[in-house]
Amino acid sequence: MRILVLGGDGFCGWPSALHLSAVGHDVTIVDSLIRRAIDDELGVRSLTPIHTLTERVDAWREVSGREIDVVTLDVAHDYAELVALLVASTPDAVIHFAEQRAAPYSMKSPAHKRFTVNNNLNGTHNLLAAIVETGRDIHVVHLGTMGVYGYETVPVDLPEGYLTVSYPDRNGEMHSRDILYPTQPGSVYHLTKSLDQLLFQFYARNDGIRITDLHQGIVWGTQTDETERDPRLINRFDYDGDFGTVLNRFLVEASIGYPLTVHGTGGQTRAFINIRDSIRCIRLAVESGSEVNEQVRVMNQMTETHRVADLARLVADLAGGSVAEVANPRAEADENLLAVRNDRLLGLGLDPIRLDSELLRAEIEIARKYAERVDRQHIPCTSYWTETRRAAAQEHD
Ligand code: NAD
Ligand code: USQ
Repeated sequence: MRILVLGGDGFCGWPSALHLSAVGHDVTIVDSLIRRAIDDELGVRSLTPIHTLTERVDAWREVSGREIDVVTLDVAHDYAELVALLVASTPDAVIHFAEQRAAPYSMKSPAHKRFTVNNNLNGTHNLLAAIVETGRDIHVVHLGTMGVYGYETVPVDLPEGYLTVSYPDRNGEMHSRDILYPTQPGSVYHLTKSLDQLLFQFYARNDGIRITDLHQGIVWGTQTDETERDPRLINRFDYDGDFGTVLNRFLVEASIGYPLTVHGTGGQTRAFINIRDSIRCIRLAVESGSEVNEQVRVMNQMTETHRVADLARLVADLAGGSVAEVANPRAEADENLLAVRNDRLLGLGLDPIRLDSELLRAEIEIARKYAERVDRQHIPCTSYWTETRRAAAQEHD
């Protein structure tokens, strides 16, 4: 298949592009490189020494003999170029990773909130409008988030995207239909993913675009079979207070003897998936695109759920670190339940990697290898959801 990977220079996009190329697909990476610019803005860098995108694809050509084309383009702003690219490259599928994906970054300031909304919603809408303009049948695979569902305090198994509701008409006769699961986003970033869902619903119904929305959990890990093939292919690893996700942060913190930053009591339960499973799911989604019709196909892309406090304990025990309960910068429930259906990806053949000590030890080794690159100043999260949270954190310090 011919596949465009929007956001193919990022943490999930890069290993996905390599994997799809390795199994024989014809891949083009499209990226504005905004993520690298945000590193400069924040004064942080990936734990792992990532190479330029040009060096990355050159290295891939050397080790695999396969070509990955690169197009530098801002999906949110370069609409005419996007249409021209879709016409010229005639893709069978477009994988859309190209969004600002950090909840703390999206809550830093009014400017960051506005950037996140503009970038994410314009990007998604430009892609959909551009596909309609080309008149081509292109399957869109979008990386959404488990966070659109919100977090329950009652025991339910979260369905894959839809709730079937029954309601009476004016004659008392019952009807039923599928509606999008009510969203309860926990940050401006998560809000953009909730709004993306409506854009998808509209364009699927109105224009017949085939769309798969992958509601992905928190991705952990770094390397994949492909990124391990050459040091120049190494994947990004964020650990800072804005872009670092919880388990990867704990692994880095433990490896440098920094007390693990559990927000509040750590009673938050979240969904997780290893990066190697994430790229397999994306491949399964792309290769099963012919199954998609005018109802957006939603698949929950996660393999297990864990409480934050339990993860911290596990990592601290393995690496010998300590755990600290820090004031939570986020407005979120201290405790929640989370159980998730993921039948669709299992049905397509996903064989989940379970979080275990061996895998965690391998990640701790990676963190230790690059420990001298860690800037401890950038570990605390200093993006607050509300002024009350900011004041509480200052009092706590
Ligand atoms: P990332 O920030 O590492 O990568 C995103 C890439 O998209 C970057 O290379 C960036 O430069 C590019 N990009 C952003 N806006 C763009 C634009 N307007 N035009 C062109 N390129 C643009 O993020 P990631 O961790 O790889 O996440 C990829 C996607 O997966 C995101 O949509 C995110 O919401 C979703 N996701 C990520 C996780 C996770 O734990 N990392 C979990 C669930 C869902
Ligand atoms: N947390 C800590 N300590 C930390 C960092 C986070 O206790 O040092 C807590 C947070 O308060 C939160 C939980 O861990 O309760 C998860 O935080 P996270 O930063 O790992 O995940 P989140 O902000 O939800 O965002 C990440 C990705 C995002 C993706 C989402 C999937 O950045 O792109 O959409 O995971 S999900 O969480 O399933 O919505």
